[in-house]
Amino acid sequence: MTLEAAAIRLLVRNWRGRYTVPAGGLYPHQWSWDSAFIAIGWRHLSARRAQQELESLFSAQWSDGRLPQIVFDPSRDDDYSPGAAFWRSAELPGSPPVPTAGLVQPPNHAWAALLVHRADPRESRRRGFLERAYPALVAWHTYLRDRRTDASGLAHVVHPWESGMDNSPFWDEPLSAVPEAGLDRVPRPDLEHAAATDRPSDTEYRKYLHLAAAYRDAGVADDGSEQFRVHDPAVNALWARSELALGEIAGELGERADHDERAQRIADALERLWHPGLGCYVARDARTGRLQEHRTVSGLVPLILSGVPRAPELLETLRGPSFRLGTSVLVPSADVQAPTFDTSRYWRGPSWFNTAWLMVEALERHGAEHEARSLARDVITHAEASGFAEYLHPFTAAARGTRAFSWTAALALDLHH
Ligand code: 2M8
Repeated sequence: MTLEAAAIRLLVRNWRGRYTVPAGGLYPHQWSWDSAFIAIGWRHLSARRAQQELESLFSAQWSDGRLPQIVFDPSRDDDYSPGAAFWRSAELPGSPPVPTAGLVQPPNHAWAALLVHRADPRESRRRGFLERAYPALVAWHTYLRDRRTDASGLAHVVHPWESGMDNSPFWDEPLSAVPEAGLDRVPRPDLEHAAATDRPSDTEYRKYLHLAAAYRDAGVADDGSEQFRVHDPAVNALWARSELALGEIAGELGERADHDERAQRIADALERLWHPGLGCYVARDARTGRLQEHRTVSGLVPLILSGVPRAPELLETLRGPSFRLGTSVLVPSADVQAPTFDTSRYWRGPSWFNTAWLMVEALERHGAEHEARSLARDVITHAEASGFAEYLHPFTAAARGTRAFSWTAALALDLHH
């Protein structure tokens, strides 16, 4: 079977009528930033499905503008933890009519919406896609600006899950002060679908659950009581990239708005996260002001912005001994030389397809066409060879995590087109 046929088969299998699950077993609901990446693949097959994927998420938007991390399928509530019964979102102020998590995920949606529109502008106009998407996306970005941004100009995450890179070394220090949820047994349905050595530890899960419960019990109010508040480079770079996309969407609709200026302000604020000694951006604990001194793929993501002042140093770091572009498999999620490096455990070393896709975009943007093409070819080859794995051993390309993972198929398909 060709890459295209296999990817299509997977996406069709993971489609649930209005959205695509990241993986049928491990992730049986709709995830926020997954849907944006998945829509980028769907647009080549069905512009309509790509639009519906995003619209399904918009229909779960909270009244304060937040787009939730997860929109739950209530019929699968025993299959994932923490689920709808944990969040009880209906009891929380401003929640939508469908059950969702109270947390958010990285804001890649406006960027995806623009790409989806461009794939088939006629169908997009016929369905009034941008007219409906634009206000939802503006409300989402307004939430980030009003409820998540402090004087630094950067948006913070209140939980490692919000970064999408759940057990990144960036969170080790901020999590060290967080108590563990007092549970006899940590519910781990995830371990029925992926090896324990590929997933976060029980200790991390106890902290994740403590933080999520505390945020829920405070009415997801963003009132400053959060025990975890961190500025992440990828989250903010994606926000800036999406703000630029919103500017283009506004232009399509004939609206006047200051999205480009907002994007520039976020890009300027990102400079607070620059670590000259490491040659990349790092996370910053917003509660203590401390920079988290680790090289991770998140710290390279600002390369998706054309004007990023640190492009030469970032490219050097990407090519250097920590990430070894061209020698390692795709782009490792964390510094392969660091003491925290782990070839299997999730976001502490394995190579992921969404971040490789972002690095293809980054390399193209900064004139490294040859490396961009080579990385894109590797994404396609490894996606197919691994059975569309969630992530890969960064040296051997052995499949890690779950298989038949939707964004792996969608983004390989996108690079194939
Ligand atoms: C992973 O995160 C979820 C929690 O959101 C989990 O581990 O259960 C991350 O890789 C995240 O980036 C992704 O969105 C999610 C679904 O694919 O899985």
